[in-house]
Amino acid sequence: MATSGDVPGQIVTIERFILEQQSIQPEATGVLTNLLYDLALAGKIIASRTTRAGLIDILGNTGEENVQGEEVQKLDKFADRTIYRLNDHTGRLAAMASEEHPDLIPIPDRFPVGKYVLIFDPLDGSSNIDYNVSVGTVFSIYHRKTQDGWGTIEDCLQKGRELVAAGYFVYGSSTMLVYSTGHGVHGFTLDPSVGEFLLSHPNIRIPEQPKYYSVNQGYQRFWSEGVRRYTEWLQGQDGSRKVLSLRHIGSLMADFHRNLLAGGIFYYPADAKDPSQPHGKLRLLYEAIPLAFLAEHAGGYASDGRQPILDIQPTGLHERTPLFIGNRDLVEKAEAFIQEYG
Ligand code: P6P
Repeated sequence: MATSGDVPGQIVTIERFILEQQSIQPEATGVLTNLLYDLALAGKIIASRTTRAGLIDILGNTGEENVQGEEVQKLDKFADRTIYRLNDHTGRLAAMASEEHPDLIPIPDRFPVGKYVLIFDPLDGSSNIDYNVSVGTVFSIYHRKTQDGWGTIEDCLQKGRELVAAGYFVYGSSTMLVYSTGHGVHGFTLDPSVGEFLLSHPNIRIPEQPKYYSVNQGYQRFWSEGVRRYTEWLQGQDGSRKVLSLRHIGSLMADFHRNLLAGGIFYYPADAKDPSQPHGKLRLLYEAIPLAFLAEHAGGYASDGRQPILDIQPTGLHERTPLFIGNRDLVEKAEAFIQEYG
């Protein structure tokens, strides 16, 4: 069925696009549609602050530490509260989980519960905010597994293969929303003059020919032999491949978004720099899994170096994982080096 995204030159708002996506899913009841609307509104509100961060008292940190032991930036807290307050009363969710909260976030007793679970990192890369570097919000939506009553941790700890939808906002030179419900990956750009997300990148596919590799090479000495050899291969040191450019922003949504559109690989491997974090820094549930869902639906792949991210059974809200994500052939090559050299 042709949708407005297929007609060049059409102005398609996200509301219209989501409704059309709903119409191709006969079992849809409109609850997911409204949940996606609420998330789009949250993105607009957060964008309105991130793009003025230098002008209002929202830079810097709150003096608090989150469950990760990281300083909570004022904008982190604002983004977290915004997503929570737009979703706690709607009756669409059974529970929420956020990077900013150690435990599951229950729906207040005074509000009805619903059939979805929302898991999010309200503002990833927030340590970059004070330097005007792009940051992002990332979200995952699952059906609850339990039958009724308040959502439980079991409803949150689901494999990525169970995802209903996932997406991210990147607050950069423009504000974009990229999401998928499993029917293609679609990008929308916020037109601040009208406050609308307009379809700008329908049916995103990772280009066959990659342009970039993206990793923090400052940690090279802490990598395994397989990761070091893989990086040398990427650099074409054995003359075996076209040279890739190194681009690393240090803000996951920005690094992922560039590679999604231009082709390439981002990786944050397990490393030995911090014995308390042997699996690397990135979190499985609300960073690796939603991006892996998008990567696979855009023709790419994501792995922890040994298995698909989407096949991993999460065992905790904040567990960490190595992440290799982007063009399938580049990720599979990383797996091959790690399998051979460790
Ligand atoms: P490092 C930002 O703090 C973040 O969580 C990701 O957005 C980013 O990819 C990573 O950490 C950068 O970490 O150790 O390279 O500074």
